[in-house]
Amino acid sequence: MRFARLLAAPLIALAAVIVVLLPTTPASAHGSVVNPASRNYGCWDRWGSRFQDPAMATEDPMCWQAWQANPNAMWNWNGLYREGLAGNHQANIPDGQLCSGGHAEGGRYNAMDTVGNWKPATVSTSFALRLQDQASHGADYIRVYVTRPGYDPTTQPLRWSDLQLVNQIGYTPASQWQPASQGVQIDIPVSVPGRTGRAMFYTIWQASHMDQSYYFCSDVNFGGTGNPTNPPTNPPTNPPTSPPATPPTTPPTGPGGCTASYALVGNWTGGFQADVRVTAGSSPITGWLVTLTYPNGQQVAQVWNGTATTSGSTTTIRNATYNGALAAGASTTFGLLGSTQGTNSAPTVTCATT
Ligand SMILES: [Cu+2]
Repeated sequence: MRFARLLAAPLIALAAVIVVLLPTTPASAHGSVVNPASRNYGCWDRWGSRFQDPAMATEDPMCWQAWQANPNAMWNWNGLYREGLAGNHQANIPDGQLCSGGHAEGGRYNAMDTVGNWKPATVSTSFALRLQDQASHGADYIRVYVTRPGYDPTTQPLRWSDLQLVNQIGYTPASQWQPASQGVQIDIPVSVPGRTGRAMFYTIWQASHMDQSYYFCSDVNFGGTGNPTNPPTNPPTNPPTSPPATPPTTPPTGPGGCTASYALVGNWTGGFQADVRVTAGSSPITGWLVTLTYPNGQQVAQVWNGTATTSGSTTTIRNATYNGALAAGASTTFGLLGSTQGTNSAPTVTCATT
């Protein structure tokens, strides 16, 4: 890659606001560029709550092919990373595979490399690119590239030689990022005067906790009028707490002043996502404990907004620190991802206060 032209251009000073560090999130969390959305984060953000809606095939065909190829690329929108590349990104990621990080994670994200009309974010030529770091890894460095003028992301595979560096930051621990709804986030100013039409931003995030490098393709359309786009003030947490696709099962009456109802949100080959709503009874509660007993050998793999323990077919979920206290009649939800071998009947659900 040739950066001489860019290095000669005036660099925008990075205004990383130094703020207090939020409590760390589980190590299983990672991150993504949320504005302009990376391809898989964007497909999750737009369609996660209705990923089987056939309207997607016509309204957002690139997301449709991505969901068909592997829905886990969207459910795990924060997990597009490689490990142990020692900074040799270009040597390890062939041309045409940049958006999947060189077929990262066993090929889970390969559909991100598909060439076509990915829905672009409308941006001005000067805005702040936002990276959300759910696990507060911080950065050894972050590099933001834009595709060269003339490159058309709708018809051409992305090559390294298509990229021009527009900004980068060096070592920036999570304590210097801004607090986010989950983990931390950082805004990196980018400025590409004179650009028009379609382009792509490519971001490399070298995390600080270990040699873990992330790769994000963000499709844009330079159609702005000078105002930066509005980044989401609260990037959604992972994964969605979305309206259930199937009616909730009837909430059983809990023995200790709470009830819980289970709703399947999504179901795909080998896996599923569910939401559980916990509702306090006629008295306020300070904590809850939900048990889910599955009838078909399903296994809970990941839980958010709660802490899980699994024993055989039963998974017990305790409230997180922030959602245990509920006023009388108030409710909260937690979510989960599980694996299934086919039949996926709803579990028996109980709720107890703690
Ligand atoms: Cu991580």
